[in-house]
Amino acid sequence: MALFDIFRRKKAEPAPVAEVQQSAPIEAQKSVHTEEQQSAHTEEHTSSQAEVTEGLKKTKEGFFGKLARAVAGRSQVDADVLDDLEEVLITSDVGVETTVKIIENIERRVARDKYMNTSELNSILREEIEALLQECEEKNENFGLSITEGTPYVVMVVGVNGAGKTTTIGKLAAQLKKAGKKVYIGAADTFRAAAIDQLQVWADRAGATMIRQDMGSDPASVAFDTLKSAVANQADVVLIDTAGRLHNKIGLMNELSKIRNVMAKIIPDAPHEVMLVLDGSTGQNAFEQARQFTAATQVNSLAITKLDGTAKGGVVIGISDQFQIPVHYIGVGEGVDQLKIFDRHEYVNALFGEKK
Ligand SMILES: Nc1nc2c(ncn2[C@@H]2O[C@H](COP(=O)(O)OP(=O)(O)O)[C@@H](O)[C@H]2O)c(=O)[nH]1
Ligand SMILES: [Mg+2]
Repeated sequence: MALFDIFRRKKAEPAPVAEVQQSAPIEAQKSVHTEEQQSAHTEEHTSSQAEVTEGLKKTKEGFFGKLARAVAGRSQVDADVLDDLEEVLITSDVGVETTVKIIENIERRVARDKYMNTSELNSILREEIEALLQECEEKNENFGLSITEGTPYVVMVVGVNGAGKTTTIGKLAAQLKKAGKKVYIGAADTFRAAAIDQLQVWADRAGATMIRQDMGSDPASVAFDTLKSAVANQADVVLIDTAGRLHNKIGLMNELSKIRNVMAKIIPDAPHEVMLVLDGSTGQNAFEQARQFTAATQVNSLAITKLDGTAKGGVVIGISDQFQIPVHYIGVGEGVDQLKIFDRHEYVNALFGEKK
């Protein structure tokens, strides 16, 4: 606990204005939604909510089990309860910085209201967490991608081996085909033959066109071919798979830059989206991967996979807050329909129960 206390004190001193503003604009944003939008939102997300709730079951159980033990027999939110809450958040893989932010915000509320019941803690935590989560603006049209007419929308998918890149691309391709889009996939993970074949299976199943070369060929060359073909055939979306080799920072940087540069020769503003795929079941390791990839290339969206079957789903909160990158998708199972557009409201509903 000592380490976190030091962290907290250090950060608490300047009493930053920005932090106070953190939670306020959320209310403002919410009130912007018209009633119409709100009800559409509710209907469209009903089935999605059920799957997200199911996928996050273990995280919920782990988190609330700990939280219940932390507040058992106490009626008031005091320093001891906050200390225990801090530990619950840290051990739920929310990450130190974000935990500190949440605790400070709650401390501030307790100080302002003088007295806070432990029974109020859930709803306050829920508000604080929802306010910290970053989601993408685009929601339902084209499965959350900002596709425009005329030029293919290019998504370059990065992440370590085993994170779920190929699977996520396969699921995305299937959803986009369902939405009536023409999808091209570039097999730029040329490191292993099995990776190319695995992607081919997903592409065939989705009805997407895959551009491939032999194993060991230049990933940038595959990306180039894919974009060229996609433009010639007026594709709507291009998904580029890459190898997740974390040889070293410079190596990774060079490899990803080369792929980007070559794509920009065909479509100047490509890639439109660089999506980092993180295995949500790896907890703190996912933070480390985010650190390395954001240092190596400009990442502007996240997909967090394997949230089903892990109690470490709190990483979503910490990673999106710490890196200030929106979570675009979450993976809640291996099935083709088990990739969900991330919705922070659904996420907190899954953890805290649905709120009308
Ligand atoms: N349970 C579960 N498994 C997943 C999810 N996403 C990917 N996987 C599995 O994770 C493993 C590695 O995925 P893969 O796409 O090959 O990772 P890549 O090396 O990054 O391309 C495979 O067995 C996938 O089925 C998910 O959301 N939930
Ligand atoms: Mg792969």
